[in-house]
Amino acid sequence: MKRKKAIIFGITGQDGSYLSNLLLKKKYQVFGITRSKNRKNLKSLDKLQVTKKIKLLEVKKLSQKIIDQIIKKLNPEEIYYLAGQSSVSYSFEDPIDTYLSNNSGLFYILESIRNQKKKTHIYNSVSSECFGNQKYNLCNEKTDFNPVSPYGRSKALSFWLSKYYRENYKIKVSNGILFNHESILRNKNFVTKKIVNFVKNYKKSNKKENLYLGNIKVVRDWGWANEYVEAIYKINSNKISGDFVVGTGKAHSLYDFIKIIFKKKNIPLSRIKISNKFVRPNEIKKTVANNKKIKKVLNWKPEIKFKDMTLKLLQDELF
Ligand code: GDR
Repeated sequence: MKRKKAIIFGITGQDGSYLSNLLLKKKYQVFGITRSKNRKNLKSLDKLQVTKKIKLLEVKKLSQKIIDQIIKKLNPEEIYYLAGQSSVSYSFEDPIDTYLSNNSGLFYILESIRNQKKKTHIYNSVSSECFGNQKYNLCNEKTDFNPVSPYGRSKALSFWLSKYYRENYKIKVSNGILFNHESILRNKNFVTKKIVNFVKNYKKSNKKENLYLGNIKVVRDWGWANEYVEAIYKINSNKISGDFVVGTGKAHSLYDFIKIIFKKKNIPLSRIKISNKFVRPNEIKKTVANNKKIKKVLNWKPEIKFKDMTLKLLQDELF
């Protein structure tokens, strides 16, 4: 049987790595676009032992010409756009890079598919950051965007870009509006990894350090990354393209996360210190998903609960 082809832009990140693994299990031929094949950059793919099973294409800078050539040559059934600048805090420092990296590649892909008249399904990774602060906290596909960070605004633009191509050119492009999702493949810039790393070092070292964090009162909808790539796959392989919110529907503060981990490892909460260095210029106070649509239309349901997720992060990292 002919194997389906998928191209993943941003294959070396947390979601790209888990998605590669999933698509390989589903017998896809997986192609990945990456800026660098440097071993350090491939550590998540290596950890999942998938690097040798995928075809990596090194592209230093995306352009319309390069994307046209890649799509023409590979003629993929599916494209996943997971590339770009994914740190909300960094987006305050470099909003232009955030805007460009989260949109230009996607724009080239959409133009290429339109010009080459392909039937390729495209997935674009959007973010709950687009919702910003809402009067009613549960956000669904109909909730108006109100982003408070450059990152959120860049993702909102990518959402509208995809929607425009779907509605005006009948391109089969879907948006997944993903809430926070964690795993051991998280980069250390993200808060769950930062906390787990602290615990790991605290237990090892005799010198007891403090952990400096920003706003720990924030409330988020946290899920398990491996389950979220299932959602991404379901969204993009569905016959009808559309927009889907992906989250658990449950709200927890960052402090809840810290309390579970510190209690488990017997670390006093007094070790937590608040530092302005990590407080963002602007921030969503609380954001939670209404995931009714994806449950009903695609039969996707997250199984891993917040406490299990927290303990799993700790366990997977320590052992
Ligand atoms: P986020 O993830 O910005 O929500 O974006 P992150 O883990 O960075 O922050 C989560 C919350 O924790 C608060 N926080 C801190 N965050 C970091 N990184 N470091 C700290 O020291 C710290 N102290 C408190 C933050 O203010 C924030 O409220 C993630 C990314 O994966 C995005 O790409 C994705 O789109 C969204 O989730 C949904």
